[in-house]
Amino acid sequence: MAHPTQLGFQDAASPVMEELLHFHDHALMIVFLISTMVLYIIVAMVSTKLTNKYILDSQEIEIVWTVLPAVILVLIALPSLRILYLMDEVNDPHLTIKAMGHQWYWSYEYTDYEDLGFDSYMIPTQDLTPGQFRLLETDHRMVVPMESPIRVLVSAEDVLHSWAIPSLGVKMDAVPGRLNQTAFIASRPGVFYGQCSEICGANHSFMPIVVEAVPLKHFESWSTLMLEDA
Ligand SMILES: [Cu+2]
Repeated sequence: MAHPTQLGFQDAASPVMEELLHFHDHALMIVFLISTMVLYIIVAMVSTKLTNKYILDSQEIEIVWTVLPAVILVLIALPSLRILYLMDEVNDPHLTIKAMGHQWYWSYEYTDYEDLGFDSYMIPTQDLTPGQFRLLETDHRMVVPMESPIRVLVSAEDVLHSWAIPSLGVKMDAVPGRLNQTAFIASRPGVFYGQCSEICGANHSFMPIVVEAVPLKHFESWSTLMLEDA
C-alpha cells in the first residue's frame, strides 16, 4: 500500500517486483551520471572560452563518445531483457485464477475448483468502515495462498481493461475474446491493492483489485467456506 505523498514505488511483495525495483535503481543511477555530466559540460561551455585554434579534429575522442554510449545502452538493455523473460515464464503454477474485467467490476473464477467464483465490486465511499481505503476496497477479495506460484488468466467481457497490482509487479491487459496469462508469487502475507489500468469507461476509476495473500492453511479454509456458501 502506498502512503500519502509517496514518491517511489510500493514495497515489493513478489520476487519479480524486487527485480524490477533493482533494475529501476540501476537505470536511475545511470541517468544521474549522464545528467550530471551533461550539466557540467553545459556549465563549462557557457562559462569559459573553451576554444583552441590548433584542434581541428580528434579521432580518439570521437571513438570514445561513440562507443561509450553504446556500452551504457547495453548495460541497460541486458538486465532489462533478463527481467522481461523472467516475467514471461509461468513455472508450474499451483493455482489458476481467471480474472474477468467487466464494466465496471472484476470477477474471479478459481478454475481448479468445481464451483468457486465471485464478483468483486468496489465498496462505495459511504459504506466504508474506519481503516478501509477509499476507491480501493472491494466487497470480495481475491484470496491466494502465499509463497505459491499463482497463474492468472486475464480477459474481459466487454471492453479493454487491465489487471494490475503494483506491489506484485503484475500488469496484464484484459482483452475481450483473448485470454492473457500472467503469474506471480506473493512472498509474504498481506493485502495488495491495484486498479484497472486501461481507460475503460465512465467508472474506470471505480473497479479496484484487491489480492489477499494468506498462508496455505487459511486459504484452504477460505475455499471450503466459499464452496459451502455457493
Ligand atoms: Cu476497467
